[in-house]
Amino acid sequence: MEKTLSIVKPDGTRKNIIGEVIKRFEQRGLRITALKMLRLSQDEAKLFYIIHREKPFYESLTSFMSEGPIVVMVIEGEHAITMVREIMGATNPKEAAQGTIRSDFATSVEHNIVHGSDSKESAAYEIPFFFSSLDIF
Ligand code: IDP
Ligand code: MG
Repeated sequence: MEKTLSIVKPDGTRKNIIGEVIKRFEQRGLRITALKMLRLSQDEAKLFYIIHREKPFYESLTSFMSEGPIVVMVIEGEHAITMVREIMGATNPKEAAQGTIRSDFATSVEHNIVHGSDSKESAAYEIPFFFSSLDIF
């Protein structure tokens, strides 16, 4: 069993599709093992996305990620990292496969509804960023 971190981003909570995102994960057999809603400060968003600090979109991304509430969750299952990435679709919604969350709901490469860890290493940084081991069932 593999664990990954997913986030319904501020555009997703604003569009009232928290349940829709969670449903798509659950329908594929993945389990939610930790879940909460919170709002990041921009400094916290910068720390979460520290890997992108040199990118031209770092300021704008972290401003967007702190503009409203987000829902963060730990998802568990076989190949959970790859499966969540598949269900989300490509970063750019124009390139995302039909039927993926980003293809169905994202409005731009930045405002793309959902986050999912891209590797075991990222998951190992991102899960404890939000959850202690005692929070994960
Ligand atoms: P990912 O979320 O599909 O893993 P990353 O390349 O890790 O994509 O980028 C992190 C987030 O930064 C994206 O989900 C998106 O919100 C934003 N982003 C990525 N590339 C761009 C860009 O070229 N312009 C603006 N925002 C971007
Ligand atoms: Mg990424």
